[in-house]
Amino acid sequence: MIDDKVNIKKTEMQFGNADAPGHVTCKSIYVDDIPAMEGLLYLRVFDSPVAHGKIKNIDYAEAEKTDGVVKIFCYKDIPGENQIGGIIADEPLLAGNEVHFCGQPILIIAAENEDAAEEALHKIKVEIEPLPVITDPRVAFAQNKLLSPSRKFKIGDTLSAFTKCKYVFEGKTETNGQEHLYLETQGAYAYPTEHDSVKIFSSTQGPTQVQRTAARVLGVSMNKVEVDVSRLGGGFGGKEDQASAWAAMTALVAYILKRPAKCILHRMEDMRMTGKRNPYSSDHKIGLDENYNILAYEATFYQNGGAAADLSPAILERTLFHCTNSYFIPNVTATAHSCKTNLPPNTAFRGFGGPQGMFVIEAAIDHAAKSLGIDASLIQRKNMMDDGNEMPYGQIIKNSEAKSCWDEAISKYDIETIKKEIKAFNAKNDFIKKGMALMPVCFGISFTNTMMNHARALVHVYSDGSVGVSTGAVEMGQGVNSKMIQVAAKTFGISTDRIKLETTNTTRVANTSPSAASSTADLNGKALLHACNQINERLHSFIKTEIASNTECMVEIKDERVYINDEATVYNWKNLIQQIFMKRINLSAKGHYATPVIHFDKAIEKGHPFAYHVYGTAVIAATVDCIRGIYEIDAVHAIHDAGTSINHLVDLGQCEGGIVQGIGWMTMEEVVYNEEGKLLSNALSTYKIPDIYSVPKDLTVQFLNTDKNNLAILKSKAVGEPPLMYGIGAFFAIRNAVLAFNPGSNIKYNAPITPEKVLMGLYNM
Ligand code: LUZ
Ligand code: MOS
Repeated sequence: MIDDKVNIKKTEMQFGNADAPGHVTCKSIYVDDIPAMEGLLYLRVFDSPVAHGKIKNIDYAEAEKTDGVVKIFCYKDIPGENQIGGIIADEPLLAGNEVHFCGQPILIIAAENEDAAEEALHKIKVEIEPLPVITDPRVAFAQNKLLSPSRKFKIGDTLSAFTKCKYVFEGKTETNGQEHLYLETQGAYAYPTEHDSVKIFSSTQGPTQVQRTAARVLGVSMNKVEVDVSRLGGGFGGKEDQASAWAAMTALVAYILKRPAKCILHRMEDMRMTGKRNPYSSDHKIGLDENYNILAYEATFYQNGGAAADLSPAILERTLFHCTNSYFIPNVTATAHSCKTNLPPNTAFRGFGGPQGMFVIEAAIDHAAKSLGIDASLIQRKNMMDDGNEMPYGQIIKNSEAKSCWDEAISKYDIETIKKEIKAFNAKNDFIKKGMALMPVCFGISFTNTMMNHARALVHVYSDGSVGVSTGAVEMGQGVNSKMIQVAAKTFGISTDRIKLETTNTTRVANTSPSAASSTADLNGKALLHACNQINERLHSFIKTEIASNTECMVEIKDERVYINDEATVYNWKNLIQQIFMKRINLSAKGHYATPVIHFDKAIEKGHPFAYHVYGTAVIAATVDCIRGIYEIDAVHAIHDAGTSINHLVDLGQCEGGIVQGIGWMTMEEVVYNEEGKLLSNALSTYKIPDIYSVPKDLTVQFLNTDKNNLAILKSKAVGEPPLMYGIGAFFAIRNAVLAFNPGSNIKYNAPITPEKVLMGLYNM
């Protein structure tokens, strides 16, 4: 009776990334791999060559006559609303009379082939009367150009607290943007369907966001737009909101011309037209008592939002939530301004404003430490949060692992010895210097917008025992599909081989929140758990009444076998399902999950916004070549609070990738716009991201396995974003090496700390 074809042992085996075999054998399908339908149209976008101005004249009649061009669309061709703004309706799909950033879409060319579209692109003539261009958030703020109302988080009373401080330090910091550089550029494929509807394949983290935006642009109800996502070749936040424009354009063409259409951005178009991580310029003031307790902290954040709100108001909020990182500070006043500039609308990027907030407090602590002639780690450890501490936003800390991660890192990686070795090395070497830094992380898990923390799943058990799972989770390389398979396999007590993860589709699973905020596995996993449990209840009830004839017995399905009162029966998963099907019992279920406990009141800026926090500490060491200014990251060792990880390989991959991406943001990745708002770092030749050679030689991540109760899926804590912030330590490690060479260096808290800045800092140039 046992179904030998299924490898039962797999449920207990180390289960890696279920999507990986497809990637390495070229079987994974991305948007551009979808087979072309008969009559497919190719789209190209004509975008603004200037950052701010009035469109005086636009002439595309010649271009439209190009052989192979079917139609060129302008904003007047939009049947619904020319609006794609999510949080605030301030962003047209296609520019009307004004342009607000270089790269802003103005026209869409639909052509029979790519060459015709390309040819037409060069025939378009546009006359724009220039208006003043602002690229600096502080300049925008001075002119009262804000994207959304400013926010202030407050606890205690900084004003009186500063008077009690023995030491007070003030300064300024800068963090720059970051290009997402997902391997798969933005794109979509759409075709018209019956009933005046359209189906869109999109490379998006937010299928519902794409559905809502396309419906709005087409002027149709949401049920006429179906969005389907197989997987993304990376998202990193860049496709949380910004996949919608291209999907809406493709849907527009398909809907109007009644032909299939696709739009795949070229790399340089993608870099030019899409927003990046928000750069921030910030002021800090930190006050300590004689024992180095931080009594008071003030920070003001000037966020460079770009030309439209996009997700910047939410990102701004998360900056405030993480402005004290892993520390407890009794008196905090943090103010944040979302400034409107003439850059492409900046957007979500792994960490979502959190890293920008954390950099400032780490710089403030480092600033204090350097001024006092002590080690920053002394202030860091002294002020680390404990259970019972109140965060500036009102949440009381519970189950903190801040100190346990820190202390474990100190002992496991023998930090004192590393410090001594670095000191000895620096004493011996005149032109090569080493530095190190410790970087603690405390990241809140949940969408800060409470309303977004819910998800659904749809499970079908087919009559042959195979299982189809649909959720709202989007696979983007982070391994969420693997975790969903594991959740279903574990809950049913069957092999992972039986489970197929379906595409993410708005018709099967509706009203999804984007796959973001590190919460995808938690929210969708719990919805999936709910669905599987409903089916399990029906199975168990059938077994009790029909097989055991005893409603009081104990039923369990494990390793695909049915156990009654701990005794194996002749029933396995497959023949059980066959029986159940013949009895006409429902083998499908829809699950729903909404995070309990969380709430936040924006009127008073207090509440309990996070389901839980993820903690960790990394030690980072760097070597600087003091003649050339170049450097290497020698080692990163992290103790990471993973809860009870259900997939070690996936979680480890997220940690390693996050650390390298964080180091990239802090060191070599430099987004550069000129004063006219034109992107200069507009290709891979001028924008450098870490490659395999810049991965630290010695990178280790150790999970602090904790079994405390939390709201994570199967206690396996969220892992997507938190590790990125370990990379912030690279900035301070390099800076410390510069100071070892030149203790009077004028090097600023200005990230990224590129080799050019290091060189200037080494010699006070
Ligand atoms: N997206 C979002 C996010 O809409 N809200 C969030 O709180 C968030 N956090 C991290 C990343 N994306
Ligand atoms: Mo994100 S920054 O979790 O899309």
